Amino acid sequence: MSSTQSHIRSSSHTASRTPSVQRWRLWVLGACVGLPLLVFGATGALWLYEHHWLKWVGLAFLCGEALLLWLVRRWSRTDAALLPQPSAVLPPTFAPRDEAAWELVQEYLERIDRGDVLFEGVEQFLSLGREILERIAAYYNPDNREPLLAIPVPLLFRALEETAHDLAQATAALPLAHRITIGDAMRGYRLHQKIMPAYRVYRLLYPLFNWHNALFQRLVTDRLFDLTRQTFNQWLLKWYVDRVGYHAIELYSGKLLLTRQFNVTPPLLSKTAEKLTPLQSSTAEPLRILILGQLKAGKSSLVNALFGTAPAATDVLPMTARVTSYVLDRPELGGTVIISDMGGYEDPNVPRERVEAALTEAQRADLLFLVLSAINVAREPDRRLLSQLRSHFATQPALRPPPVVVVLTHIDVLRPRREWTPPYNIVSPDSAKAHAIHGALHAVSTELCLPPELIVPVCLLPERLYNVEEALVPLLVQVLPDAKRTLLLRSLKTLRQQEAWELLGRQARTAGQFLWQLSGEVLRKALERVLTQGTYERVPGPSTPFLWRRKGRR
Ligand SMILES: Nc1nc2c(ncn2[C@@H]2O[C@H](COP(=O)(O)OP(=O)(O)O)[C@@H](O)[C@H]2O)c(=O)[nH]1
Ligand SMILES: [Mg+2]
Repeated sequence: MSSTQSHIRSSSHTASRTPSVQRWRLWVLGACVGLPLLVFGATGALWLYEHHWLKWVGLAFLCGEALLLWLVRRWSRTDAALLPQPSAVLPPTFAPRDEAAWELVQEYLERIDRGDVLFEGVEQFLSLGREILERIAAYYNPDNREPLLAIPVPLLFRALEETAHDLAQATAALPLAHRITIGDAMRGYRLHQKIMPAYRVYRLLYPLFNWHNALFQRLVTDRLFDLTRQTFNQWLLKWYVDRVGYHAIELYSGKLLLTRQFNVTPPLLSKTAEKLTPLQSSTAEPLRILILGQLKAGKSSLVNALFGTAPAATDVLPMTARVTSYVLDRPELGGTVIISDMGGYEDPNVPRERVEAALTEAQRADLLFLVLSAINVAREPDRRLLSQLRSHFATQPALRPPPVVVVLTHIDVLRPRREWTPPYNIVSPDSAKAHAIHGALHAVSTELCLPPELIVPVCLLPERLYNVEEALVPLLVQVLPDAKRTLLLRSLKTLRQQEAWELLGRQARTAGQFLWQLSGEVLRKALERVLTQGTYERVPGPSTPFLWRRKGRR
């Protein structure tokens, strides 16, 4: 017994030897700096006291402290220079359906900001988290009586893991957070508790010596100190609510993947959020642009104009009779883009099928180019397609509709037909041609219920090429973030389906192996029983472990 104890003691002694030596050295170093400072301070205070200036220096010290606390509070709340705040930008993976749930989380954050929800302790932390989880679960499962339980267990653990990871990242942003251990904090707290009685006596007696400084301290510094502490607590509470809310939405909206990380986690710290979002949200999947339009509207000409020459079709997408795809490499669009041209959809012989096919393709695209000819006023097929597309996405709130950019072609043949002297000022027209283009643009805007900013008038004839590089490409760059959100949700859906099949496959394999082993075992036992009970017996064989032989035979 005693030998074990001594063994433990000696081993723990060796283990703790290095830190204790280091601490001893730290004390010496601290004393070298601290002692002269202390002596300096004490003699200085004595000198100040003898010259009757100590009170004023004390007051100046208190003012400095008050200013410090005030600045800490101000800077940690307003421009987030001291305490990084959760980003207010809607996370890129959120679909229209998730916006209401995100609103709910934002409401909690506003309540914390207003001071309606205060930090009261760990109990309150946990119950607040549960409340948010319950409300979000109920939002996604309105018909379920126990919405909180409407998720598989492994996914719940994934959500906890992600939340914990984010909170670790947020708190690591605090100054010195990576240096101070919980042990340090506990020791600090214990020291504080020990000093407290002496400090209380000092605080009681202080007004007797210096009543105006004591009054200042009580009225200003103490209050500011309490407020600063409150700010820190609120900050922690806000991060907690933000992260719990975010991951609860991911969990209950079905966006969390079990076996892989979907690499679009929004950057946590608001300062970098805007800068990083487009970068991080790039997935392996390239952006898909679908060109739609009536026969002879100028779809093929648009492809040529974007490429500069007639491009070669590729089969990156399953080539169907109706869709031709091209790979476009443009750095301003973030790299590779697949552009698909889908013949005209207004064929009078089979109008319904063509529109349906276009609709199906449009659901697989991240951005739509609707090509319209300015000289063709029959826009019913385009209007019908757009309205069907809108109603389709209205029933699919977990997906984002692709943004639509209208390319208005043939503007060169608008009246006066002979005139062609670009550039034209379309915003405030100053010539007959510019008026005609302006008129055509606004007619399309009203007929198709689309904002004029998303309509680009162009001329696609190679010898008269106008407004593609000047206006269409910049507009594309502008709507790119929206298109990427559509892409994200689309690829997330594909990934989830893929994962479901993979998991199913894996489970089926495991079950199959188990059944195989089981059946083998059962078969072996059955065979053994039949043979041993019957006329056969097991004997060691010359090359195999055993042989079955008729009983009684030698
Ligand atoms: N004048 C003029 N002709 C155009 C313009 N865009 C396309 N075209 C012509 O319109 C015809 C049909 O164009 P195309 O790109 O094949 O249409 P698609 O059926 O939609 O692919 C071609 O002869 C093009 O040269 C344009 O902006 N102005
Ligand atoms: Mg064509």
